[in-house]
Order: sequence, then structure tokens, then C-alpha cells
Amino acid sequence: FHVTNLFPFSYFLFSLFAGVKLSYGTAGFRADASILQSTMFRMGILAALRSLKTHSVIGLMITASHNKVSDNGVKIADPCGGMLSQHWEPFSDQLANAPDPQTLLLLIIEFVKKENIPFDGAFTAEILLGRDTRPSGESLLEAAKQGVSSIVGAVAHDMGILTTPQLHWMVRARNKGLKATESDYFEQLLSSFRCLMDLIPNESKMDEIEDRLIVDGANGVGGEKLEVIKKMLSSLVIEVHNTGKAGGILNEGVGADFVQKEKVVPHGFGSNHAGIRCASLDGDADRLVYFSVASNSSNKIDLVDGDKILSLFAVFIKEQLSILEGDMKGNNNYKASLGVIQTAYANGASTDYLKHLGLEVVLTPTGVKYLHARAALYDIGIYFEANGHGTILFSEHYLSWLEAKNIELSSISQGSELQKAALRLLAVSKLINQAVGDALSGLLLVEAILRHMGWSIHRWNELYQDLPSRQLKVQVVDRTAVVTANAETVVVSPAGLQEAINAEIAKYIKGRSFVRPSGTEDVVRVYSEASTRRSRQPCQLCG
Ligand code: NG1
Ligand code: ZN
Repeated sequence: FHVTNLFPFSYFLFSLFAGVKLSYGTAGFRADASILQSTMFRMGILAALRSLKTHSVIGLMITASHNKVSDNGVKIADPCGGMLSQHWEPFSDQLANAPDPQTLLLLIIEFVKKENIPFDGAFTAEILLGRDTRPSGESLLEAAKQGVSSIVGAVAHDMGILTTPQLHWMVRARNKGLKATESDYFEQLLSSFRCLMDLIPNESKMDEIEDRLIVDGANGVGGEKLEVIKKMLSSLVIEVHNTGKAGGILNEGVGADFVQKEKVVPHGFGSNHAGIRCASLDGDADRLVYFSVASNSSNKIDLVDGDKILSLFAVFIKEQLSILEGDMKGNNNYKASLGVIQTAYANGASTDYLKHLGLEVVLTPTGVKYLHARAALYDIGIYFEANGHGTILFSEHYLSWLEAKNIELSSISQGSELQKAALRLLAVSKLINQAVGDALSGLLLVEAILRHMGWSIHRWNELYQDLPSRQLKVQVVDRTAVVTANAETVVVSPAGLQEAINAEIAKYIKGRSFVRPSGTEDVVRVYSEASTRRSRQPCQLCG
């Protein structure tokens, strides 16, 4: 085991002085950028070890997503393009918090032995590095690079400024032996989008749809990339606001997190946009929400959140499956398993709607790693968080079947509705990012499906009525004191808390409430919903 140059760097010192305990959390390490040099260096080491262990290319993304511009963070992308295996999270916590170089080295040596990480030179560790537009990204990337190169022979490739999903996509593509540059990414998105547009039924009432889409780029990387996509598309009219070029600050009064939580227009939008379809990306473009501006000159919006994007996707996929499976021609027939995955933050009205559609709905704890793993158990698994992070996963087995079915149909019923359904599903599997939720690919899929359905944003929003809900953050002494079960819907400790919640929600029609410690902030989150803002059951005494 050789660690060539662990010591010449001062990166170790920073976390010592900061006295901060870092935790890999829901989505990697996040903190004020000024204390992250050491963490980046150490995560560079971890990424190189992970690459040696898995004999695959690994990704390291520097971003703090929707958090403020002075924050930054790091996430590791595993060989399949998904999140770092949870099995390695405790090691990454230990590595990030090691108090001195000796402890760090011992931890690495121990872990290498325990995990049997091969140092035989048979495989060159390769890491793809990406960063968002945060100014701190450049020097943090340097620290990560140094961390990678402290492992003998490991190679770091700087992929430049990217959205988080682009980096995950590249890692996945590289490990599948596919073309994996940024232009390959754009090419795949655009060709599958065009394919879906070409398959739109003639009878779709496209004229009911406002042509124009206005996108809030959160003053981050997503807006920049959308400008590139826009130039390559003739069939969509996209205006991008908040690209960051006009001096706006990343995530400040803009972006998907702001729009979804505050339910008001982002900066640069107003009543002059009433009636127009609008969308908002978050700071690293892995979240997407839509909205329309209320016509009465206030700054209020009608939010079309992740749950509704999920519902739109579910309706479309279900429709294609029923065409394909309803009238199976030929011999090679198969019924796909379709599952929908949400978290407890999903609006109760969306869960009811999806169940009424006859879909299997499963709840997991918060965090893409849980949703993604559960969705991967189906032939087609659709997952979304209410905040707009989600995607559609297709199993390899189902994709091979679809490819074969398409070939069979092209010989027995070329151009039939059956074949079109197969082609649409294949196009969706290429358009939608199979590694992680991706605002850019999600946006193109929403746009294609709305045109396919002939739905305006208002028609889409009317799929169901959201139950009024509130989400609060509460600062507590020790958030880990709150322990939950059943996909975070029940508090196990402290004792008595769940009973108190039960007593409260019993007073309201469709009352639902839960609390959980955040995995990304030092707070406890409280969520509540009920049938109306003021719905109290009539009082037994006074009516
Ligand atoms: P935490 O802080 O664990 O609630 C938040 C979001 C998650 C996810 C992660 C990662 C909410 C309620 N929680 O996690 O959905 O997006 O950040 O960014 O929105
Ligand atoms: Zn994000």
C-alpha cells in the first residue's frame, strides 16, 4: 500500500481548527466553503480508493446545491452513477473527521485491509471531477485533485463546470463503455427529445399549449447549460432568466428550493409572466419545479412541484404501457412492473391520486439514495421528492425486452400504435437521466409529455388539488435525539412525542404531521398538512 504524498499538504489543518464534526448526511458533506479544503483532499483519497475497489471510474462533485453561495460541499458518484454506497459512508465520516495526519493514515491503512482494496497496479484509479459555479469551487477542486494524486497512479480528470446530474451521467456512461463527454450528454438528450416530439399523436391539441417556457436558472450552472440546449432545439421556445450573468447571486431569492418552499415568484418574475409556463432549477440543476404566476399582480404562484411532475410522468408511462400491453401482438409478451416511490414529504393528495390510478406507491426515508434503490426494484420505477428531485429508472431486463419487442413490431406492424408506445418508452429511458434526478432532462420530458397530452400547465396542475401544508425548521440542542421509523412517519424517541403529534392531528380532517432530523442542516424539520388551512373538526360542545 503506497500513499505517495499524503503529508506535504496543509489541508489537514483546516478541519482541526474549525472544530466542526462533519457527516456525509443525506447528500454528502456540506459546510461553509472556507473549512472544506481538508475535506475535499480527503474525499479525493476516498474516491481513488473507491475506484480501486470497484475497478471503475468514480465521480467527485463539488457543490452545495440549493444552499447559499458561501457554502460548498462534496458528493461521490459510484460506478453506476448513483450515490456512494452507504456501506462506505461511515468510513467517509471517519476520514473527514480524523483529527491529525497519523490518525488519517491509520484509518486508511485499516480500511484498505478490511475492504481488501487491491494495490497491485492492475487497475488505474480514475476520478471524474466536476464543480458548480461557486467561486470556492476552483480551489476546492485543486484540493480534491491533490487528494486523488496522493494515491499511487490514481488519475483525476477535471471535467469543468457541470450540473451534478451531468457528472453522474458521465460516470455511468464511462463505466458502461459508452460515449461520455458533455456533448454526448447533450446529443442523447436532444435526440431522444426529438424522437418523443416526432411521436406526438396528430390529434393532440398543441394549440392549447403556450409555446413559451420561461426558466429561472437560480443564477447557477443549470441556466448556462440550458442556454446551450436551447440553441440546439428548434421546437421549443425557452427563455432563461437568472443565468447569473446579470450579477444575480446563486440561490438568493431564486431557484427551485426557494420557489417550492416560499411559494412566491423568484427574482426577475412578476405579473407580466401571468399565464405563462415557468420552471425553476436549483443551484446544481438536480431539482426542477414548475409554476405559473397568479394573475392578480401579487407575487404568489401556483406551484407545480415534484409530486405533480411525478404524476405527469406516471400518467404518461401508464398510458404507454397499457397501449403496449393491452393488445399484445406477436409472441414475445410481457407485463412490466411499475412502481412509484415517494417520501413522507409528498403531498397526501398526490399519494391518493397515484393510488387511484392503480399504481403501487411506496414511501422511503428522505434522500435520493433510498428512493433510487427502491425504484430500481421495478421494471420501471418512478421516484420524486416533493422538492423536485427525481427520475424514472428502467431495468436492464426490461430495456432488452423493449428493444427486442420494437424490432419484432417493426417487422409485423411497422408504425402501429403498439410500436409507437415501445419507441416512446425507449426514448424516455434515454432522455431521462438513469443515474440521478436531472432538472434539464426532466424539463425536456415534461415539455414533450405536455405536448403529447395537449395539456396547458393549468390542466396539468388540475390533476389533483394539493392539501394545504406547512414545513418548518426548528433549532434544537441535539437533533439526533429525534429517532424515527416507518419511512420517517413515526417518532420512536423521545418518548411521548409521537403521542402528542397523534393527539394534534386527530383534530383535523386529513391531518398528517411528522418530524425528523435534517440530514443536511442542524435542524429538526416539522411537516403538517390537512384538508384546508383552517380545517378543525366541529367542536363537540359548540359545534
Ligand atoms: P434534509 O436536510 O435531510 O431534509 C434535504 C431535502 C431532501 C434532499 C436533501 C439533499 C427536504 C425536506 N429535504 O434533506 O429532500 O433534497 O436535502 O439536497 O426538502
Ligand atoms: Zn441540487
